[in-house]
Amino acid sequence: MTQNLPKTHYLTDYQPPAFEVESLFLTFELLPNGTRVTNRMQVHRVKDLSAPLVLDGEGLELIQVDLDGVALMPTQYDVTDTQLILPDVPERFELEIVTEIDPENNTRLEGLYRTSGNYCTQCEAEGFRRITYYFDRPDVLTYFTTKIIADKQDNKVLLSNGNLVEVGDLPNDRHYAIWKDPYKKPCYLFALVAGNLEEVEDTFITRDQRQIDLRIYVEPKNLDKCEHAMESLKRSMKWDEERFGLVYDLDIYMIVAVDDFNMGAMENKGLNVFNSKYVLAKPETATDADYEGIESVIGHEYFHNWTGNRVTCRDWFQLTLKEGLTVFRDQEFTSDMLSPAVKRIEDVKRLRNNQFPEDAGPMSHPIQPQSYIEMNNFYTMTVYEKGAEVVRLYHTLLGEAGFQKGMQLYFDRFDGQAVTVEDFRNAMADANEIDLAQMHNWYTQAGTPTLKVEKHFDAATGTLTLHCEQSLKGQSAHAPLLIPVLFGFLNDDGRALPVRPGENSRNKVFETEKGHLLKLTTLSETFEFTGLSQEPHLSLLRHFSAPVNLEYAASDEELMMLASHDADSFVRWESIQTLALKNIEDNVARFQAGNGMVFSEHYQQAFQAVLEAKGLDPALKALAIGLPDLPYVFEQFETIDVDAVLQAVEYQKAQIAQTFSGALDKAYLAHCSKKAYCYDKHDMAARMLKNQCLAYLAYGAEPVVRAVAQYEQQQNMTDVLAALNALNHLAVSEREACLSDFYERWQQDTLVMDKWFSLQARSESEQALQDVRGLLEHPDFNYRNPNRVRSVLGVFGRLNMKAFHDASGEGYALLAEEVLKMDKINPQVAARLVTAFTSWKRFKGHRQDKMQSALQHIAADKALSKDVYEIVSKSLE
Ligand code: B3K
Ligand code: ZN
Repeated sequence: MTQNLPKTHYLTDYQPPAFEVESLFLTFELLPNGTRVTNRMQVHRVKDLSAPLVLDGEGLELIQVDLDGVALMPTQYDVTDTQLILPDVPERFELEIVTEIDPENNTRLEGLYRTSGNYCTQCEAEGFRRITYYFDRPDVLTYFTTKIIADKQDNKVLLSNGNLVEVGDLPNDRHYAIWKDPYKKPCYLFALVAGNLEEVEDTFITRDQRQIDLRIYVEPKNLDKCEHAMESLKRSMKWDEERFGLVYDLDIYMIVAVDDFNMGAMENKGLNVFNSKYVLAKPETATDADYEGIESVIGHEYFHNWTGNRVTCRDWFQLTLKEGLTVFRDQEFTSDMLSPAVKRIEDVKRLRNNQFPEDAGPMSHPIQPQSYIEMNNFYTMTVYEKGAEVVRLYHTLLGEAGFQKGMQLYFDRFDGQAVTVEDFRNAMADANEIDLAQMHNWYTQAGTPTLKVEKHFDAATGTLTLHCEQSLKGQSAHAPLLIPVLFGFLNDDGRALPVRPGENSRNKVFETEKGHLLKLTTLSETFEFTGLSQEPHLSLLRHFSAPVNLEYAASDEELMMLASHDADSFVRWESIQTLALKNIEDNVARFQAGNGMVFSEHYQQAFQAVLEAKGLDPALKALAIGLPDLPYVFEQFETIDVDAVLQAVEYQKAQIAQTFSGALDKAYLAHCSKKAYCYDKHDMAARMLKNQCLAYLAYGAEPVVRAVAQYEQQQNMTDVLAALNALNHLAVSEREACLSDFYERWQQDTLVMDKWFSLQARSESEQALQDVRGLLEHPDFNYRNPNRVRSVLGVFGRLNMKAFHDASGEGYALLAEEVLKMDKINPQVAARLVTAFTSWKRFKGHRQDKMQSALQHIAADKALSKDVYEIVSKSLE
């Protein structure tokens, strides 16, 4: 572990800033190994009359400090590894600080760094302190002006936030540009980009008739892959005006795509920096999922302009204020652009596969964490995705109109300010004149709640009683959560029955635009419904109306009926998934008892009914016939028996392939098309169903025929990749042949090559472990490129359950070594890789021991970054 234990930061320690920055003028003289940054700021004190001036700074070489135009002697200030301290400053003053940094050797990709010979920045959460000494906290907002000076030859383009106000030439073939941002902002939204990039241009006319210049900057070779991103941007701008009444506020909006980036993208004011994965696409190189991802991330960053930038966070504990809200907004955007039903199911899958395990492990934290060591570790599925689910609760409770009234009040009150999750809740509550205080409990308690529902029907009186109980694992006395449950009653034929709340339930059951809603507010509560001529079947948690685990003992017959007839597509999907899960769980028990496995009759019937249903969206069919993903299957078990689960899932796929080979083949052929690729929900749905069928056929009697043919057609990347995926678990020469053909075709395209790497890293073949070692030695592997590292090591640890959990423990040892290597290069990326180990206590027997040893091995490193240290130490606690 690190020598001095890294510091923990607590929400309860928050203190407002003692100084205000009136304006900031930054000058960058760009050089790859010695960039000089001159930071001139006007500051005045707002409180704590005697407090020293403390600025954050890391990895900086301090050249000079001037206070009100007078150079300070080194004795007049203190410099530590993380701070510059001036013990004595006047009430109001100008401070000029000159520092030098080394962008070329910045492999952490935080602060100012170089990627493919271009300069770019990443400041959120605390990267600005790697550029200059400053108040690196989101509640210090100021007006930024940025002057960039660089040689012309290598830096044709000089960009920063706001509007371009001046350009000019300088001696020695250099030039400069000055950018001025008219909006106050915290430093995490600062950005600078320079280099030889080319641009794609377009315009957008706002609803108040202003023309906005839109620019996407890419490396010249990528100019032909920007169209979808540009269209996505225009759709985002239009949608935010129409749905939220929010209009863009600068004259220019720029997006820059870079290959080396720690995450997806960054919403810097007026100058978004993107991982090229979320910008570049053409049908030959990008899949439907890539296209959808691009539209959604472009939307997400654009939507931040209001939810994040105009109204920002008071401190990093409030991160979900901007992220939960903006994810909710991007989910709604995708839902409006494509299919709401499909999008909801995809989001639930994502939450269950990634957030539920996080919330059940040692890194579990509320959507508003109460403490952190390294803030970058808290850009989590919990803060983002569960945070979005919590915002969705407000939406479900208040309806679209009520929610929009709340948003309006939020902007009226807080535009230009740095605020808290309470401020958001109060705006929602005040605008709708309702008490939402109980929502607070969603922000402060970790873990996925369980909602247990029992029904009793009294035929004599026609009364149905629903008994509901909420619990949080391991927390005997948790504060009750406000849980909205959308529901319906069905008769045996799947037709809706009337919902008539009894006397005691009238104020707890509501009619909403999303249907009947039951509002659960206490730990244990009973709801009564009257006037029922027959015992109804329950359709519960329609639309997945709350991020909970529902425990309700539905019979197989009931699930089959819901799978075929429920009015809510989420419940239909969920019902068939539950049948699959029950079958898998049953087979796990059988395997453990040494008995043979069985293929559930009820599951088979439901499967066939869905596959052959007339008029059902092919995308919903594809989702319904797909099996629950492994991480979610794992979550069902207190102790995970990897061998048993993998065998049971393998068995299920093989049975499906055998039993339904005819129907699958028919559906496959029915959804093949010669049409040119189009990003359109109908075409995507057809491809989704076709490729789900293809995936199953590869477990049947003729595993390679269709896949090889589809690969050879080279119609679009969605289909090519689906074909390779289908072949990926097979030890056949066709797999090798297609993979090497793919390599030959795409060797020059970084993003496509990531797919080639990740295919092999997640292969279920016996060879996989060997192959992963080989990939790490491959000449195209590059530890400095996060996408490449994630496509091998991230995929291996997160998605290759078979090889990562190999009984020998070699998978664990391999990843542990790589984490240590990576930590020296890029701690943020290393910290993400190490999360593959965090749930070690859940695994059975020797695997648990071996995962623990791997973690201990990492922990023994004396020079761990605080990023990796935090995750490893919390996991071992
Ligand atoms: N706000 C950035 C994420 C920054 C992550 C810092 N480790 C992207 C986003 O959520 O839009
Ligand atoms: Zn975001």
